[in-house]
Amino acid sequence: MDHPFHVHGTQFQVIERVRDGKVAKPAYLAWKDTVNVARGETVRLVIRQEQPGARMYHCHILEHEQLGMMGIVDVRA
Ligand SMILES: [Cu+2]
Repeated sequence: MDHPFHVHGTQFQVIERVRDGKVAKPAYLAWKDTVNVARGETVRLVIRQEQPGARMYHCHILEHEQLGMMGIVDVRA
């Protein structure tokens, strides 16, 4: 199933999607805070961090988040 991946306190650009060995580049770059990740897909991001500190990331489906699809990015100066 799909997973709407979200990062708190910053934005990112999707630079590449990989699925079944096929690499796809986006038609254009845009700043986002959520991206859908399809089953079996890898999504590569460039994340902008301008302040040090902890940032939470998680799947936006609450049941997935409760089951552990979340974590912390520790940004250091
Ligand atoms: Cu999910």
